Formats: sequence, structure tokens, C-alpha cells
Amino acid sequence: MTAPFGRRLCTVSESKPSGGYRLFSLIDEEGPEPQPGQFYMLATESHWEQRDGRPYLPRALSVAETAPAASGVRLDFLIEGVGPGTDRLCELQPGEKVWVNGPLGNSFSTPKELSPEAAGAILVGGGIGIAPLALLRRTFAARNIPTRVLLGFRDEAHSGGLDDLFSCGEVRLASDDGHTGYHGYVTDLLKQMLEGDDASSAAVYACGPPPMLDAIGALCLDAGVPCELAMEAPMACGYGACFGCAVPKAGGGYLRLCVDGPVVRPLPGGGVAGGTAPEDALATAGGGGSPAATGPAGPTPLDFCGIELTHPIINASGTFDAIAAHRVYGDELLRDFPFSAFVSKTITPEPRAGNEPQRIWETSAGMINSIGLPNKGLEGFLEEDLPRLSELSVPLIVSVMGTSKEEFSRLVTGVGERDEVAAIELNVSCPNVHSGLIVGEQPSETEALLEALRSLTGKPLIVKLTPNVANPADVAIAAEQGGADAVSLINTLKASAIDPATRKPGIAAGHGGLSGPAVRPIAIAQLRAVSAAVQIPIVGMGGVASGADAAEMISAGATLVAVGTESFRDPRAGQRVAGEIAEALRTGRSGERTAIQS
Ligand code: RRO
Repeated sequence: MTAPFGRRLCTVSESKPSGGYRLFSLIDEEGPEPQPGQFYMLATESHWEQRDGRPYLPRALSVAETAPAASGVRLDFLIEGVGPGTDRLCELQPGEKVWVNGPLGNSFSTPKELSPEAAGAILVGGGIGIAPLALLRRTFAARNIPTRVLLGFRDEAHSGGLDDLFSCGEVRLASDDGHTGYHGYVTDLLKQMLEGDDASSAAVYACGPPPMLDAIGALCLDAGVPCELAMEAPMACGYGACFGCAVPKAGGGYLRLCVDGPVVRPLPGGGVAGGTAPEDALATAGGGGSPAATGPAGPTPLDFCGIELTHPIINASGTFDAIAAHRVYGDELLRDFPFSAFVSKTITPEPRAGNEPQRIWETSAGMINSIGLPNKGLEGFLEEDLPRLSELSVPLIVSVMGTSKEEFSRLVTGVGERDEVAAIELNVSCPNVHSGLIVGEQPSETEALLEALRSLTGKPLIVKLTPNVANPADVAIAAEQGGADAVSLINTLKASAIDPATRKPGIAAGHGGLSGPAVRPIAIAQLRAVSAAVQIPIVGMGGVASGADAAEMISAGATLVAVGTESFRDPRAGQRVAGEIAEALRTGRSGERTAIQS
């Protein structure tokens, strides 16, 4: 069962304290019943971007319980206020509306699915991590699967959900401070149980803080007991678009917890294995293509470098993964494809695992990313991804990045000879291995690169400009002189943030790229400068969240507008922006984020 494509408003039916936590319920009139382990991305309709522009991104919450409601289903969430997003969700009152995207992610297996010998289940929860185990226990009870529950809490302030979610059936408790149950770790209780006679036929299911999950994974591997862990990782989107929620995969590399988890299996030697959802083809069986993207097409199609587009809104590279989104949302994604062309995540000649986590960091009205180009490499892309992406109903633009002219040449030749590809975007925000200089920061390097690539393909070449230069127009002029057909701007702005808990940079790489509404005025300034300097068409991007924002970009010189980070918050953002843009251009109104006088 896939999730409805996009986010929807649900109404809060109840919100109450539950020990040191809060429990709130939403009425979801459109979504399917969630499975245990699945999660939702949540953001309140009002007062989300509050003081300091935060919370900006939606928050991922596991569903704790669900029940049929008069219309739709009731969804219960257990929550602890630990920052601006969770604090705001803790304030919810009945009647308030919440943006909901989900159910997302995979779900727990049954003991038999984990191991043919496993008869019963041991559920182990720690702190707020007890939440998904409530629904799991009820599901197992309904199937007559014998289940034992072990729950651990740090102290009384970090406990809750017991009376509300685990009121029936036996539960063994542990607490680090001894305020309730066994005085010690819940993993001690699990160890005793696994050493007992009857545990060999059990499967273990756990959710809680990372050290607890590490300990449980190790205990189960030692005991030869099958085990599933519901993990947490910082995520911006929840549907495979942002690549923020990387966790180390057994055998190397990373998996995306939102689409390959959140339920994973620990493996010997370290790392985890993700869910087994098949990576299906985009088209439905017998399909072969999909209906044209609906979007509020203008009366006449738009021409961009000879490519016919139904509206001016495309995606920014690296902010939407059509293959992952199809796994999550099914064919509804294809019917309502939000963009008039699809731009792939940047590919490199060889496969890359990407940067170690933490990869993303929320900032005031935006976020910093340092994802580090995880991709399958040119061959992997051509063999595995291109056939699927070619089934989209919109033209495909492939983004490429190399560290030398030779690497770029390989990419442009390999991608350029494929009929499925309409255009190539050159991501020049990378150092040239020979000069050590960032190609896109140097007009001469950019021009030389274009001159080397121009003869290799007849396909339009779009140069993605970096904003991290004093005069982006100089680089745009160089790109045009070298033979570029278009430029796109802006890529993200070099930025960093300090984690108040560690006093160190919040993302592992130390710095990354800032995106979101915070950067839009900078994008507008650079767009104006570039459009005054070149004749070739421009794709404008940087913090576009509404039709008014897109209209502003067009007024500043853009032919097309790309939606990036806003798609993390709203998977249908492209379609919404395309719908709003004509009205915004007609009325001249630019929404709430406009001049002080309005
Ligand atoms: O993968 C990334 O970290 C990344 C790339 Br290639 C890019 O061009 N822009 C960005 O913000 N992140």
C-alpha cells in the first residue's frame, strides 16, 4: 500500500500529557491504515516557521497507534519536546490542523518472516522509542503471536505512554535511575531473557536510542536470534529526496533510512540491512509511459533550448528522486508529476557512497546539506536508472559532475548519446584535480571546460552556476562564450552551523550548502546580474516556495524556475507552484513574504 502523493491537512482530535511525554491524535481522512514501524512527516499548519524561521522542515514521527475513526483513521503519536519542531507539536490543541505526509517507510516483519523457526516476539523499547511497539504488539496479538514486552526509561521525566499505549498485557519495566521496575538497563532484561530456555525461538523487535539499538543488535547477533530495529536519523523529506538520513549499510556505503527503513536488520561485521521493497519499474505493468504531467499548462507550450515543456517549473537537481518517490507514492506520482522536466541528481563517472552523516542541518528558513554526491556512477546510472527515468512523461535532464575535462567528457559523451536524455546540466561546483580550483568559480576554467565539451554532444548544455563567487555574471558570460545553451542558478551557498550540544559543526563535513527561503534574495540578485550579462536562457532557483516566488524569479530574468528544498516539505510543491505562478504574475501579488509595507 503506497502513501497518498503529497501532504494533506489532518485535524487534531486529542492532545494530552502521557508521563513526561505528550500523546496527540490526528484524524486522517485520506491515508491508508499505517503498519507498525511506519512514520509520518508532520508540520503544523500554523506557527511552524515561527521565531527565527524555525521549525522549517517537517518532523518524522513513528505512529504509535491507529484505530478506525468516523471518517478515515485515527493516528496517535507520542512526542517529547526537544527542539522547535517537537515543542510546537507538543503545543497542539484539538481542532488544530497538521500537515501530514505518509505513511512512510517499511514496517516490521512477523517472527516467521524473520526466521521460519521463530514462534514468538520480544519487543524492547527505550524512552520515546516505545511508541511504534504499541501498534506492533497489538498487531501481533491479533495474529495470536506470543509477545513479551520490555520497556526502559532513563528517569521519570523521560517516561510516558505506558497507561495510554501499553495498558493491557504484561510489560516488564526497567529504569536507569530505579524509579520504576528493574534498576538498570532494559538490555539487561533482554540479555537474561535471551539466556533463558525459551528465547531461542523468539524474534526481537526494538526501538530506542542508538546506543540501546547497538547493544540489542549485538546481543541478538551473539545469541543467533533474528532481530529488527526501528532506527531514527535526521531527515528533511521522508520520501528519498534529500539523502539526509544516511545510515551505514552492511558491506559498505549507506542506505536511506526513509525508504530502506526505518526498520532494519543488524548484520555481523557492523552496519545494517534495509527493507526489501522491490525497486520496481516506474510504469505500471503493461504501461510503458504514463499520462502527461498535469500541471497548469499555459495555453501554449514553452520552448526551452528546443525542448517543449508544459509549464515553467522543474526540479532542482538533487532535491527529488523520481524512482524513490515512485516506490513511496506509486503511480499517483506519475499521473500528477509535479515538474515539466525532471533533473536527475548529479552523477559522477564512478559510483560514490556520499558523505558520512550527519549530512543535513536545519537553519533559519532553510537548511545546510553536505550529501557528497551519492550515486551509482555513469554505468550504473545508464543501466539501472535511465531506463526507469525514461518512462516519466516529461523530458529528462541529467546532471553530471567531473573533476577534470576528461571525466566531464566521459560523462557528456555517455549521457549525450542516449535518446532518452533531453539535455545535460553541468554541475561545475567541484575542484579540477589538475588546478585545484573550483571550475565554476573561475571564468577561464568554465569557458575552457565548455569548449572541450561542446563538440561532444548536440544536446543542450546547461551550466549550473555556483553562487559562491563575487561576480557570477563573469562565469555566466564565460559559459555562454564556451558554447553553453543555458545557465542555471543558484546552487547552494557555502555555509556552516554549530551544534549547541557539541560546540562543533552540525554536519560532519564541517560545512555544506545553504538552501531554502533564506537564500532567495541572494538568488534574485545573482539572477538579475546574470540575465543582464547573457543572452542564453536561465533556470532560476533558490528558495522558491510559492508561485509568487517563482514569478519573482521570472521577473528577475529566469525562463524556467526550479523548486528545490520546498519539495522536501511538500512533495507536490512543483505542481502547486506551477498552479500559482500565472495568478502571481497576473496580480503582481507576492504573498506573505513581501515588502514591509504590505
Ligand atoms: O551532493 C551534494 O552534497 C550537493 C551537490 Br553535488 C550540489 O551541487 N549542491 C549541494 O547543495 N549539495
